[in-house]
Amino acid sequence: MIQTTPECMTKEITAKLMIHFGKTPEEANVSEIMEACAFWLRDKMAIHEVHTRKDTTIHGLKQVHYLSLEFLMGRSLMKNAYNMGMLKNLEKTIKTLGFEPAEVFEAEPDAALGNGGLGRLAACYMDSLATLEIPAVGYSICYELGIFKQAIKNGEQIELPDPWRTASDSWLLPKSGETQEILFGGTVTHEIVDGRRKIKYDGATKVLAVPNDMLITGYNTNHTNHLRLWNARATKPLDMALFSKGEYTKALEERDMAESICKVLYPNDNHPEGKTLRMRQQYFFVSATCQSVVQKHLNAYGTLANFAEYNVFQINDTHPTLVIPELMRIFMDIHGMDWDSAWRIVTDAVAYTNHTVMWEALERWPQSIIQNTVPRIWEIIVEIARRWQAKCSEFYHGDMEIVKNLAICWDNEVRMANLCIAGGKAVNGVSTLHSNILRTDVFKYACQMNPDKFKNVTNGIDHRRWMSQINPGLDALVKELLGSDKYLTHAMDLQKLNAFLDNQEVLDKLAAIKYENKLKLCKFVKDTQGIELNPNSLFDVQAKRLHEYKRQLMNVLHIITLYHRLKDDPNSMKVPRTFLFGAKAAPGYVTAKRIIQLINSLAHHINQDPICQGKLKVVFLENYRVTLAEALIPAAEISEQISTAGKEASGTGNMKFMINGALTVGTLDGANVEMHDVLGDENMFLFGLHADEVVKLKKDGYNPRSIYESNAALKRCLDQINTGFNDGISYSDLYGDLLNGFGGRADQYLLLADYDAYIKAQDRIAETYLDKNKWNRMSLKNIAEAGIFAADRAVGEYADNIWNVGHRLG
Ligand code: 26Q
Repeated sequence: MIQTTPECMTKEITAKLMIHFGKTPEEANVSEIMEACAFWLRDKMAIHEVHTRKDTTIHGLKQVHYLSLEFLMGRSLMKNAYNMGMLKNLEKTIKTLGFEPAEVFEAEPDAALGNGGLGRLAACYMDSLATLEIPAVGYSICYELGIFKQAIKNGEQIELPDPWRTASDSWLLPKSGETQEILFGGTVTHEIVDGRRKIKYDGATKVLAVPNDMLITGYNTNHTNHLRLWNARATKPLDMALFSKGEYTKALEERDMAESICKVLYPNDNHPEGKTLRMRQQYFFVSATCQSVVQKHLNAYGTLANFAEYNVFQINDTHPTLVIPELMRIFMDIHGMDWDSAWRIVTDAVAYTNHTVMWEALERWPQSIIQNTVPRIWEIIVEIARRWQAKCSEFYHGDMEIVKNLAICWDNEVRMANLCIAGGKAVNGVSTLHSNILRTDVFKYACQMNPDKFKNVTNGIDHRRWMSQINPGLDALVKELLGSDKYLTHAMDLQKLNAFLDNQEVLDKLAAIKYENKLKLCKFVKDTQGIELNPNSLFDVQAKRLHEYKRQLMNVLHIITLYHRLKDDPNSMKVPRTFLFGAKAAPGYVTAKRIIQLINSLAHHINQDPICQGKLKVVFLENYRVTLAEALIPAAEISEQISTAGKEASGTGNMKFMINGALTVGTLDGANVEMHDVLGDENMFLFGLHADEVVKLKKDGYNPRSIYESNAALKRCLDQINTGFNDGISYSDLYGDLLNGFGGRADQYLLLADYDAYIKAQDRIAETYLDKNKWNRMSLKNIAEAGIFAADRAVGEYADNIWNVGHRLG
């Protein structure tokens, strides 16, 4: 670790301020101070990064290449200072410069290059990869605009652009010397020159990929990896091409394509959009990555024969699938390898993580888009598909139903998951339940062909960020009780908290910390949205993307039920409640946007009704993002994890709430199952159908209307949604989706089937909340058992079981 004094830091950061902004601390604004600190830290990290890379080659270490279209990094200044052990000194320095540390940290925009769970997981794993001292590089696109900023106008979601780079460029290290060329479109011809096959591209459009590296330092180590964000550039400036007319239109095309590729992150989550631009994005970053990795390997080792011994590509869902045909292309077309040798290496070097079982979320591309966008890649996919189909057909003795299920190319579509299964050495799900559903249902035929290929790695979170950093009160208590800070690198040490479950003093301290965090959130909500919260009410939070399967609407049904009870009997609520929502909806997802509007209508109605005063409040928090999650989670008492069983692959928010002492109300879905394994029935509020019961109910024929007719409280809720609230907006569409639906698809996600069990679980929550000691004991138990959900554990499992790379903290 670099040792510096606050005096030295003050001098150096002041120098940065002068060099980059031509200002003294007195002249600078808070944003400039933030950037000067970032520049200063980045310089320190850059030196570590060079050493890390050198060590990797000198010691001949295998490298992990983590490919993801999304990295939801959030803010970096505090994180990097924390990991480097410089946070205290940085805060002192900022004060010396005449600023408030909190204000400087808040001046940094979120790097929001992701939608939700999948993108945040990638960010957490980058932290653990560095902390475990695994040589790793993350790869993605340097989007100009991250996930949209959400504003709520008249109760509706409005999307605004997020030009994050204006104040975040200080973290990026441009590496134009490592620029790559990417070809799109055109026609491909094969020629034999000197007995060797040569591929010619006619009329292709060329785009340059320029790396911008974001450095990632591990906790309490000098090991520094990087996240490589590819930026697209045209090959030459436009005016150069003006010389010849033919060149001019091509140059225009190149410029337009380059500009569009990096423009914006697709805001869909769990719902792919088969657009040409998205295909270009996927190939752009995959091709740049593969070319750069192969070049570096050749520079270091002079041969490709040992490529898979030194490199492994982990692909985050199917979005980077083209890494498989692209590596084949590079090995064969550029380096003259034969098919079988190339295939052996590729299938040894690529591993695929699946993040969803919902059929509509599995990527399937129209053949025409792939054929037109990347014609040579299309040829290679066709050959992979042909060989794979022959293999499947042989294994299953020509059973056409199964062969069709396993096919990569079928009905003029390319199925990316099947391509990943064929071309990867491992396929893993992200929780035990999810991986079992992959093995026995979604990918059952492939699994029967090669059971060892199918693995599980239950997700994990960066517990240093998601507990110790965002909840300093709890962090201090844990360190005091355990007598050390060892839990930061050995999260299972949290189990030692079990010794204090019946210690009154500890339970009281825990409650006081939660109360402090609630007060802080109250201030935040007052400052940002002008809403007053009652800190003595139970804070119940559902924060995640808006999706029907996540069942925010079922949460709404419960709130309306409480409201109706209050109307009938003003003394019916034993425990005052505050319901907090945070959620973005994909801009094209009409139902999800209507649910946001409904929550806002409901909030407006309830919050102005005097009968609810001090007892019931509903708040929709605008623009849910990493930074908002960091403010919200430490203050939560109930964590809503209520997806239809079998639909949420894992969830990671559930883990973040748990480690901050919130109690979970949830179904046996995703990683909730594993939470239940360590907590037991008595430390969480489980309810609802199990995954196999969901499947059976749907198979046997599900009739939501009969439930509606037979449950008066539920009927009253739904009728209220149908009529609407005091703003006069009717939600008959949502009502209709639950009761009528199209083609027997009424209430697809079984809200009505689980309603009664959910209400009963919520009533148990209120009952338990009245017994403060019981509640606090449960809360402490949750913290004590959360260590298993550390990303360090998950990344260690990838290293041991999939990548075969060594690591520290093993
Ligand atoms: C694909 C093609 C075109 C456009 C968009 C997409 C796309 C983008 C994002 C498809 C899916 C996603 C995101 C999926 C996702 O976030 N899944 C979540 O992954 C988490 C980490 O494993 C799990 O915890 C969640 O359960 C899962 O829903």
